[in-house]
Amino acid sequence: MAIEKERFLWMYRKMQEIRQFETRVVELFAGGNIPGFVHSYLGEEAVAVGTTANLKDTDYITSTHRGHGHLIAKGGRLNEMMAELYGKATGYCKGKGGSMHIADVDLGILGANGIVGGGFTIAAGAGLAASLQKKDDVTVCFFGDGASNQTTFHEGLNIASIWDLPVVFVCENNLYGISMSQERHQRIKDVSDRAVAYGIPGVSVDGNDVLAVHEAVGEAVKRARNGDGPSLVECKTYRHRGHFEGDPTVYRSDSEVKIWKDKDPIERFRKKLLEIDAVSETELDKLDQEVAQAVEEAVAFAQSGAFPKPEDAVVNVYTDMEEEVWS
Ligand SMILES: Cc1ncc(C[n+]2csc(CCOP(=O)(O)OP(=O)(O)O)c2C)c(N)n1
Ligand SMILES: [Mg+2]
Repeated sequence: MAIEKERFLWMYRKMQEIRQFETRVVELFAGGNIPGFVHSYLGEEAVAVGTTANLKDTDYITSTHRGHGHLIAKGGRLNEMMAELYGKATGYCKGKGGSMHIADVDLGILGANGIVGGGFTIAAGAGLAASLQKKDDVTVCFFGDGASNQTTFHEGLNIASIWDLPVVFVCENNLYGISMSQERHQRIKDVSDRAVAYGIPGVSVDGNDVLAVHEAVGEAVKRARNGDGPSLVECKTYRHRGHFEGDPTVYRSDSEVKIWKDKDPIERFRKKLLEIDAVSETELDKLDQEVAQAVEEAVAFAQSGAFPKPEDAVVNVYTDMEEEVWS
């Protein structure tokens, strides 16, 4: 029970970190503090957290354009993340990447990715590396329903399946690719049906139930770690915000948004934890406050950092070379 409680609290904390970080990002973006594009992960927290709760530090993830939640769930540091969103030299990519290019290879975070479907073949490559090196590391590839129509989906799943690579493909089916509803962009209801084409297991779960995600991905991770190859896990979820900050969201109804907000993954998990007497309300409230403080610290860290110098524009772009390469 002690271990279970610790795990429950970790899951709750991580979901709160994502919720509060993203809520603050939305406000800061609206206030003109954050340049570029922001794709909010609000509402999808259970997918990232239920998934990474199965991973060890040396396991890998590939992420997407909507990546903040994945990075936080895999241990990404809020300070450097927020500074990166601000475009500051103190950020993860020294201010040159922004929201869609945050990576931390030491934490197994192989990168957010502005290219839809860009993660499939990177994940297969990471899986191949682990397999050749005889390591038991697993790679999770997060991707959206829209990305499941990309050619790289086929390439990644096919190569992973024929070589039994230790990769878990986690689909975040939030019912839309930008403004295009799933029923308009593909004939199937369950992206997990596509697993059949690769001869691998495919399941669909309630992506707003962190424990359901944890269990389904847990099975897939176990399989991958045992050398039994990849799986596809589809998590049905919904984004609370538009596709990007500034999206007028004319393509979806208020009633649809309400249905999904009523299935809020954090409220549901909190209620469940209290119902089963796993933790007390005081413990959860304290945790909420600690997270709020950490997020405010991240904002302060981001605001106090300097912007990169113009002459640094050509360093750390393609490699980690610190020296000026153009002289
Ligand atoms: C290769 C490529 N094509 C198109 C785009 C433009 N684009 C950005 S996000 C997106 C939709 C992605 O939908 P989905 O995979 O369902 O992810 P979600 O945004 O719903 O999380 C598109 C088409 C892109 N970034 N990359
Ligand atoms: Mg989508």
